[in-house]
Amino acid sequence: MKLYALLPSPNTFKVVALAHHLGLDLEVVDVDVASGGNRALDYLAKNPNGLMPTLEDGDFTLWESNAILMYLAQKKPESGLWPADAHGQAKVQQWLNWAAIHFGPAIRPFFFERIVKARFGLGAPDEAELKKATDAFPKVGDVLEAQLKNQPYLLGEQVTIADFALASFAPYAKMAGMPLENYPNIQAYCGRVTGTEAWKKALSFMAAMK
Ligand SMILES: N[C@@H](CCC(=O)N[C@@H](CS)C(=O)NCC(=O)O)C(=O)O
Repeated sequence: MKLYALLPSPNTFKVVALAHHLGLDLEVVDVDVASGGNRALDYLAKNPNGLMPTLEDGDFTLWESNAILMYLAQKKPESGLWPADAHGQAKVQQWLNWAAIHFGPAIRPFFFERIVKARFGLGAPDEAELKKATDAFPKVGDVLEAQLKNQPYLLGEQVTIADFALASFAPYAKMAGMPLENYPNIQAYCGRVTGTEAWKKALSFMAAMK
């Protein structure tokens, strides 16, 4: 399988971490955004959004990182990362949607202002945008903090792809200056997830590619 990727980025990282966790072979191709690689016609034919990641498995092509997580997890059902029962699957979907629709947009300004701008030479962080994002963060931070109060993972004791999706921000949280000081459960969760062998391997794999 081949993954067209943007390094470093949480959406790419979550897929690479999952592939390591499941022991799946994944060839990672870093798409050169600076020279317009993601707008090239051959890439747009794979993913018309011009975004990364995109997975190729033989002649099957798939974009949207959370859909890719679901596809890969189903290759190893015994991992339990994609539950077999309807309630478990619905709960995973609930957190995948929340991560994509609510949590992701809420933390995007920290990543854009402090990481993306520096990487692509887009100027200094906009302090007004950062303040707005910091003020709004409790709306999602409080929900996540409460969910993790009495359990190690989003669904309880068992890690699922929802954790791979949601916690993909964790390796970059410090660099992005996310306001996590008052969120001990989220901090512990980040450490728990990123401390696993698969996440450590994925991080050093991605670092070595740059
Ligand atoms: N919802 C998409 C988002 C993909 C996305 O926004 N990818 C970013 C990297 S995290 C990207 O490719 N950015 C390049 C660009 O905007 O030109 C997913 O989860 O795969």
